[in-house]
Amino acid sequence: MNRTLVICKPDAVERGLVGEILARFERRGLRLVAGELRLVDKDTAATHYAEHAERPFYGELIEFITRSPSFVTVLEGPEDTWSIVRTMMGATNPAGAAPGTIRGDYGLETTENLVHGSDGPESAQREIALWFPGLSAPGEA
Ligand code: 3AN
Repeated sequence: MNRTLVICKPDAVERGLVGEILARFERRGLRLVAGELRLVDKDTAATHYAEHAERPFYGELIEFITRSPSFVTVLEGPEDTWSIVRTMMGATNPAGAAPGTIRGDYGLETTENLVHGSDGPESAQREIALWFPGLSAPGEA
């Protein structure tokens, strides 16, 4: 899977950081193949974060991701693009994220950690199908 889902979360849009974040991926050589500003509905948020449904922070996570628009994108690049993106995002808790990563440069809180990136090839496939069901596969018209 050479594509991955990246969400610039509500905090990134509210703070005007979408351009900065996407510029990093583009300068690195990854290509945008889909992108849209969307107010995420609770059903889509629940499907997307289903694996976290039992976690104590789940309610807060759904409130946050649905509070204002996110910029949802699909990025394409070499093999395991999801992994390249995750490295550039930095650790889940921005307080411990390395400088030079998106979270390490712009974030301080775990809930409001600016970006989501698929965490493996299967997640990338599932998440792209959820967020962009009409997107054609690489190489298709
Ligand atoms: P990542 O976004 O780095 O893949 P996950 O998948 O473990 O991290 O968590 C998904 C999202 O859930 C995170 N981006 C963050 O917004 C939220 N989250 C994860 N762990 C916590 C936590 N301990 N407290 C609050 N929110 C959390």
